[in-house]
Amino acid sequence: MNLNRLTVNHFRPARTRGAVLRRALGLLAASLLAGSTGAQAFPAMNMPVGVTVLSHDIYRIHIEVLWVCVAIAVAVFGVMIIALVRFRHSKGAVPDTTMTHSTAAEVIWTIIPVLILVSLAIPAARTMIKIDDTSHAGLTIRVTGYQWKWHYTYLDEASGISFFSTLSQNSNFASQLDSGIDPRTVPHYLLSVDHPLVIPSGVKVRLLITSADVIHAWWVPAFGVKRSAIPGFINELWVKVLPGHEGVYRGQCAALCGRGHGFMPIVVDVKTPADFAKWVAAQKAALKQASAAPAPALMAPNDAPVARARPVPPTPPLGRRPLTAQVLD
Ligand SMILES: [Cu+2]
Repeated sequence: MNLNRLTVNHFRPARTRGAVLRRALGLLAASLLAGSTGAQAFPAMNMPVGVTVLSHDIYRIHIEVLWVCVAIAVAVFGVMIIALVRFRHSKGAVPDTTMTHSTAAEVIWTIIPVLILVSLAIPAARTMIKIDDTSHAGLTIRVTGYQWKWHYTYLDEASGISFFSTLSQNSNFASQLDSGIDPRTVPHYLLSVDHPLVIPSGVKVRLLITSADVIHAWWVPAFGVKRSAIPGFINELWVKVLPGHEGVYRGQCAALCGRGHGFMPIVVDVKTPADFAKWVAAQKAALKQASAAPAPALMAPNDAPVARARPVPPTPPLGRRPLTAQVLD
């Protein structure tokens, strides 16, 4: 069913009260159908389905809870409306002033909500436990937040690969006060980096999130996960991108972390396991070459080897910021 056609063309401009009611009910039904069949029809009205195992689980619970809420609303408002119409004063209704207590009614309106809440809590708790279960990961990456960039350190078979991920030069230049660059002309303005995090699809990737200065938060909406990066603590999360959803996904630091909070995006490049293995091999080859050479190569274009043989110097200051950012100093 084409929901856009249904909502836009099926209903003619409403003039009567009945037509207004029919149009409202039609829009509500179309919205609910869109929620149950996917976020494509009304993307602005729904949360994204995402591309990971967890994001799909979270979305499914979201829709289940929505339908329960709809059923409750229909039942409660239905009874209210029927009572208001059938027992109105103009129909000669006389209020019952003798009924002050009903044990049966109290039991019913206690047990039914409890059953509803338990039925919601079981799948929600199951998913929350699943979110926290970072065991049996195929790859582990340490993620460290800095003011204002991210640092990724690969462990396991990709051990040795580590790099900073900072705001791309295009976005950085365009963000300067009086830069003369229209940010709308910059692709993925403030959502692009020099070196994206690279992970394989179909593999459970465990991320160990921490911070070297203030509290940040690593958040990629399409993955359905977010974790605070707190100095002195290591928070864990895991990501398993479903095969077939390889691509670039973008997020942002989700904790107010200072002047450059809006200038430390997260970009994740999801590759197939085969392509990821090639990327790891290229990184390790570059690492080996860099450690053998007298001076390590520190700069690399996007997707080029970025492995470094020695600690990376701190990123230079981001320069003058737009007025709004300066005010936050
Ligand atoms: Cu931050």
